Amino acid sequence: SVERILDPRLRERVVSAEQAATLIQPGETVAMSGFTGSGYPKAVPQYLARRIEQAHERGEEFRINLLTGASTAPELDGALAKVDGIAMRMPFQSDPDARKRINAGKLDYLDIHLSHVAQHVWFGFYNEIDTAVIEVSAIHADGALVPSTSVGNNKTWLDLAKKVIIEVNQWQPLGIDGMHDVYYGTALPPHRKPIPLVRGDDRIGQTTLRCDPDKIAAVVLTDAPDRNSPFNPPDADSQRIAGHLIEFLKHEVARGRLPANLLPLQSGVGNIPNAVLAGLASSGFRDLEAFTEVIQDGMLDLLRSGVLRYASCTGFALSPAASEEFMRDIDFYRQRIIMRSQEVSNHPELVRRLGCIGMNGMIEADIYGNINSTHVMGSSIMNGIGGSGDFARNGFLSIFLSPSTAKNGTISSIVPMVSHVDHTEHDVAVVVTEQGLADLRGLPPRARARTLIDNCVHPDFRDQLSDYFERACRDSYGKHTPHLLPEALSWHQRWLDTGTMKA
Ligand code: 0RQ
Repeated sequence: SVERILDPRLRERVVSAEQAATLIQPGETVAMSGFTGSGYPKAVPQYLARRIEQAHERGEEFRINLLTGASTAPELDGALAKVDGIAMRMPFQSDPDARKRINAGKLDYLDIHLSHVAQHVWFGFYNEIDTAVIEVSAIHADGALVPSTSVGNNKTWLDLAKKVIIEVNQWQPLGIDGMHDVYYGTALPPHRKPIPLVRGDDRIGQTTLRCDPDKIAAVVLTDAPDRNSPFNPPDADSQRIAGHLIEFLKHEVARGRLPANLLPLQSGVGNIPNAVLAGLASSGFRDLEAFTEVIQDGMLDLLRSGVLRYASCTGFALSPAASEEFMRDIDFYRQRIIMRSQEVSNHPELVRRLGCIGMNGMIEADIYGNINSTHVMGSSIMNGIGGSGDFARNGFLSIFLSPSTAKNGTISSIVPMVSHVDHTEHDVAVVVTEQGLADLRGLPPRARARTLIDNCVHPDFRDQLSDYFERACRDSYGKHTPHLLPEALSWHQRWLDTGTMKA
C-alpha cells in the first residue's frame, strides 16, 4: 500500500517493478543501494535481469555497469550476474555467481576502499551515473527519504544520478526513522573542512536523505526481507583466536596503553569477529564503543547486555533471528545505533581521530606482516578489500585474524611472501591465529618474521617456514627484509601443482 509515501507528488509515481525496470537502458551506469546484504533494492534488479535475459535471447547486447555500497544479495548481484548482465562492478561484492564470472575474466571488477567510492565518483574518476535504484523505508510529506537498513553511498547516488527509482520496502521497520545520520558537509577539495565528529556517537547530519523530486522517475512498493543468513555458533579455532585477542586487549589496558573501556571497535563480518564479540560479552569489559561498518548479531547482544554503549555503522549483517529481535526492540536500538554514509562510517580522518581498533579477517599474511585480504593464489578474487584498509591504515591498532591453515590444512595462512598485497607491513600491528598472537609493533623486519613464525604458524608448517627464513637471512641479496626470490612464491605454486603447500 502507498501509506508509507506521504508526499503526494511521489505517490503519483508508483508503478510496478516491471515497469520501473524498463527505465534502465543497455550500457547505463546504475548505482544501487545495499551494504552487506542489507538495504538493497529487492524487486527492480530482478525484473531488470529478466529484461536483460530476454534481450540476450533476441541476440541484443544488454549489460550495465553496477555500483553499490558493498555486497548485496542473490536478488541483485546474483540475478544480474547469472544473465551476464554486468559489464563492470564496483566497489565490493561477494556473490558466488558474480565471483565465478570475475575469476573467469568475463566480468570487470574494481575493488575499492569503501571510504573512497563516493569521493572518487564526485571527482569524476568513473562514468556518470545514469540511474540510481535506492531502497528506503518511507517517504515523508516533504519528499525526504527515510533510509532502510543501510546508508552506504545512497546520498551520493541520489545527488548525482540523472534519474532515480525508489523502492519503498514495507518489510523494513517504520521505527528505523531517526536512526540515521546523513552528513551533507563533505565538500570537494580545495573546499573541504574538518568533519565535526569528535566522539563516535556524535550526530552531525540529518536523519533523512534528500532527492530532487523531479529526478524521481518511479516509485516501487516492495515487501521483502534483507538477505539475513544464519551465523554458525563459533567453532573451536574462532574461540581460540578470540581468546588470544581479548587477553591482548586486557594486557594493553593493564599496561595503560588503552583505557578500561578500550577505544571504538571496528569489526569485520563472519565467524571469527562474531566469536570476538561473544568473547567481549563475557570478559568483564563495560561501556565499549563501536565505530564500524557493519553491525552483526554479536553487537546487538553487546548492546542489549549494556557492555556496548552505542554502535555507529553504515549497514547490518544479521541472522533472521537477530533481525526479528532488532525489529521488535527497534525503539531501544534507535537510541544506541547511528547509521551513517560509508564515506563517514569509514572516514580516515575520523578513524584516526577516534583511534579505532580495527579487527579484520585475512586470506594470508607473510613473515613480514604484509596482508592479503582478497586473492586466492594471487589471482582469484574472494570478496574484496571492503573497509579493511580504511581502518587498518588509520586506526589506533590494526589487527588481522585468521585460522593458521585453510582448505583442510593444505594451505598455510602464513607464507614466505603474500601472493597479493592489500595491507602493507606498515599498516599491520597485530596478527592472530588460533596458534597465538604476534605483536609486531616496534619490531624491525627480521624480528617481525621470528615473532610471526613462533606465535602464529601451524606446527605442520613451522619448521618449513623457519627453514625458509633462516636460509633467506643467510643468502638473501639484502639482509634488511631477507627473501629468496625464486622461492618466495613457491609455496603457492606447489599448492597449485600438488594440492598442498607442504614440501
Ligand atoms: O573459501 O569457502 O571456498 O573454502 O576464503 O574463509 O575461513 O570462511 O573466513 O569468512 O572470515 O573470510 C579474508 C575472505 C575471510 C574475509 C576473508 C578461503 C576459505 C574460504 C573464506 P571456501 P573463511 P571468512 C569489513 C572488513 C576482506 C574484506 C574485509 C574478507 C574463504 O574476511 O573478505 O576485511 N575480508 N572487510 O577456504 C586460500 C588461504 C585462505 C583461503 C581463507 N590462505 N588460501 N583460500 N581462504 N584463507 C567488512 C566489509 O568490508 C563489508
